[in-house]
Amino acid sequence: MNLVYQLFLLTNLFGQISLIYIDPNGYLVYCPCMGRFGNQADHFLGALNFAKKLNRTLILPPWIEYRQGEPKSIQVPFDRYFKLEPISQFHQVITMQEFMERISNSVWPEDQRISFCYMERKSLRGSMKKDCHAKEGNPFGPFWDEFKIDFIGSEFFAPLHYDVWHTAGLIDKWHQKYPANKWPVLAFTGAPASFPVQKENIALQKYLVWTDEMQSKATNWIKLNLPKGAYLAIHLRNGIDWKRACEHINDSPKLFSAAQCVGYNNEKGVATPDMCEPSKQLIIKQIRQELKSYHSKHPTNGIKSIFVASDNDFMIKELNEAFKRLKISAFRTNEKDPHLDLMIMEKSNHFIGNCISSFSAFVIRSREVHGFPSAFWAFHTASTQIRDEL
Ligand code: GFB
Repeated sequence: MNLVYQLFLLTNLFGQISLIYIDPNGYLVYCPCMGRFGNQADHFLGALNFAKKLNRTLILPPWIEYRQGEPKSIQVPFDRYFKLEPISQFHQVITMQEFMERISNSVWPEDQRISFCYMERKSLRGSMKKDCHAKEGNPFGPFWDEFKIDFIGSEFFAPLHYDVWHTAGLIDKWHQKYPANKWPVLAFTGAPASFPVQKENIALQKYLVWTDEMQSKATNWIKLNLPKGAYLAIHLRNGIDWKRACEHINDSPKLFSAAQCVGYNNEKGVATPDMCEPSKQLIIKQIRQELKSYHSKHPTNGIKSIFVASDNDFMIKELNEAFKRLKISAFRTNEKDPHLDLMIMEKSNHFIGNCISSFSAFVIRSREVHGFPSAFWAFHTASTQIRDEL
């Protein structure tokens, strides 16, 4: 298509004329409807790669959050947390707000909005219509409602799928079945990506860069609250939802994000109950060991404090007691702010995360981008040695 057709004149509310760029290769949008931040971040990396391979602009969905007492999900603009420029270096993107405000009327008028799902999805409301029912339930409804999007129909894309890394010719099939001139926007009911993130997409983490505002929040917190010097960060995932999930670990050797340490084919081991839900005793033993090992590598810059991120039990008292003799204290934020916790963990000198948790996985991937070291609770050498010592 000629570039002339890609530029549209747009008159805004004040009568000013502006030029907007329309991607002739089309757009891709999806609802990050599964799980909380860690799950959504895994899905984002897969969706970014899928959009790149299809060469469609990725419409960046807001992050979906849940607040206590709120019956509906809350949609937080994508760029409230992350910069757009680094992602644009990899592939063209636009925020959902901007797309809906400036472009949707030109390429995706209300009478052409079709939702995509692999196959028919059962209605929660008892409807017998063969449909994606893309807006039924929370967060599905609130997500599309945020942008006043209603669908006039559904498209089942089976047998196509989105595993572009392992299926030759898949992209051509998508183009043949859904050419951009007939299907300018592919709107997926859920993320066109797998969970956990595929191995091939992990490297895309480097394009997820916190905004300057977010980063200063973390650096200021560290400056104001932690003793000067190196710190160890630990993630203690131990809320009631997690304890329940860990009960299934023996039957699911690759539960949630376990592949990050046991490998995608369990080539490095299997997930164990200790890795999912380490005991307090194990946590203290492993910290002691990691501190020792860190000190031997950095004799002049030993760990001065421990930063604890948790969704439930921070173990501050137990940690302070255990490391009193080493003059190392434990600290936490009081904000219940997952993103602040993530950034402080990312910036630490050493990190111990939960191999099964996608929240920990986000930290591990971000640290890998900078070459920062990390360990997992009860995994590998640590796990065998620690269990023997208990
Ligand atoms: O991020 P997420 O998918 O990770 O969900 P997992 C866990 C959520 O719990 C986070 C909160 O997004 C936070 O809102 N959370 C967990 C924390 N750890 C912390 C923390 O250290 N600090 C703060 N402030 N908040 C799994 C999901 O969660 O949990 C599964 O993958 C399933 O879908 C399972 O729901 C039970 O991977 O850890």
